[in-house]
Amino acid sequence: MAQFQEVLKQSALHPKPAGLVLQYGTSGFRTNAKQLDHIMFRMGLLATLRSKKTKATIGVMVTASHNPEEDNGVKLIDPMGEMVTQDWEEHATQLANADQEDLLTALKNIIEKEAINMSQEANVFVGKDTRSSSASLSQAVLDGVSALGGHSKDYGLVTTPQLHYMVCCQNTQGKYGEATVEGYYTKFCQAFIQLTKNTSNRTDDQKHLCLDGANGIGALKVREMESHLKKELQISLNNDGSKGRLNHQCGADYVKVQQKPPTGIKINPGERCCSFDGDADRIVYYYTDSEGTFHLLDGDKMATLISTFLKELLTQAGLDLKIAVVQTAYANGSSTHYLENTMKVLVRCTKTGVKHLHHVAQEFDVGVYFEANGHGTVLFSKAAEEKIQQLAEDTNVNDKRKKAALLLRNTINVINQTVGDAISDMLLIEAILAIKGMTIQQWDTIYTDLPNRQLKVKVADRRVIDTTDAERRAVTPAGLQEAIDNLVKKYRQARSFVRPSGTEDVVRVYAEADTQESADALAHEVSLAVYRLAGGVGDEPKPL
Ligand code: G16
Repeated sequence: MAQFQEVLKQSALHPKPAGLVLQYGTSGFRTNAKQLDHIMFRMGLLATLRSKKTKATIGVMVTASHNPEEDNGVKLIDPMGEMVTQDWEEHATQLANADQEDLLTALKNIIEKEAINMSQEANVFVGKDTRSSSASLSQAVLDGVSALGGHSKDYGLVTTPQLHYMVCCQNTQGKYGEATVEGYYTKFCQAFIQLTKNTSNRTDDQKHLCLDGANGIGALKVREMESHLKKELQISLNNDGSKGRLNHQCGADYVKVQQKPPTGIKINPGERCCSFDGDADRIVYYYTDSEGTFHLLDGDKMATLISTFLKELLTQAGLDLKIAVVQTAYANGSSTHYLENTMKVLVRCTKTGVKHLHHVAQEFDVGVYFEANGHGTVLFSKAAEEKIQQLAEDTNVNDKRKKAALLLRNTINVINQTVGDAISDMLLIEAILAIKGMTIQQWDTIYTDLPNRQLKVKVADRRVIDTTDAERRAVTPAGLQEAIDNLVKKYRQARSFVRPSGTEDVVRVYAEADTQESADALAHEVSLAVYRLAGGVGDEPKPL
């Protein structure tokens, strides 16, 4: 077939380094950008096959999100804007790791297994973040698409959630919105303005938000969007990419893990601040108090605020819809306790990775999902959306129910339901705080986080750690879980777990306990156990 000849020809320009094996991680392939050219070409091929199979547009985003500037990666987006399915992750791994001379065989295997009609048209949307390597890597994706005769649309610099949105808009024939960056701003900003329109006595101070753009794509896009907000949200933008390095001492991951503000930003006491990550799919909030103490409001606090708001509105609207919050093992114990015991909301725990949370959230009428690191969104079932819509249009309901239904309708429109989205989450949180007349300090006091600590340990091969029970228990290496259990017993209100990262070459360690000293000591002791039992490399972890 001529197509396969073209693949052969083109693939020679994107050769795979001999012996290189890469695993499909938490959200795609991710490693040093120098190793990724062949991966990008092959993901262009795979996206084309996926498009032929689903008869829909597929997305490919070139980004390494929170990782350092020198890394890059790729995220594959399925027709409704969700992450690609697990069986296609396996195809991705096969294709990525096939030796150069076996590439056609690997490609044909997928075509056969999936019974793909090769004469079907294919459409692929491509986007990239601001990394210097992203331009040539996204070209490699485009080359892969054209080698198999697919059509592509290059959106250039966009945030990851913007590309998810485009794919969903395209495949719903515009029902979800217009598949342009302008369409994205219009949809979400209009909903924000609608939501906040009856909060007109807000002062400029209340409308003010200090934003750390992580020197990434989110900063550029917030700049573009600002005029759509009509001064209802006044953003002072820091780390806009004009001088600092991407994710370096800034951004959502840095702030969350280090539990401190981005370096070099002047924050006034009480000022409401937030940080995006490198591709703007995560956000965390924070402030410092009058004594200079740093307060973090992470994904758990956002999930709590959002689910409380939605539950209240559903009650006021008289709608009996099932709401649940989906978290991961990183969720602070206090948040789970508050959600289950005070708010009486159903809480579910999944493995790390938004793809896992997203699927569980789909089981409910209203599924609020957030990772503690600030990656999350809300999903409304079709039936829930219809009920809300009907009530909002019903002329026979009382004012209170109607008002709640209208607020719910605008809330749905301000949320990017395809994936966690820092911009959309920011607009949602800002709207809720405005509607409730709440300060960030008041939001923070809903519950008090248990002190916690996250560490990273370098090991020779992180795959020696296998986990179970939504990553809360280690099955291998032998003796590791027993060691963790014994260490946890030494502290009060303590919990700890370890898991191999799917985006960085490290093992992540999480610990929480009744005091910061205890959380730090536990995290350090568990790190030592990992180092000793799971093949640690370099120096032994030092106490904090
Ligand atoms: C990605 C995933 C997140 C995950 C994070 C860290 O985020 O989308 O779901 O929490 O990686 O994963 P891990 O602990 O396996 O390294 P991002 O923002 O980097 O794309």
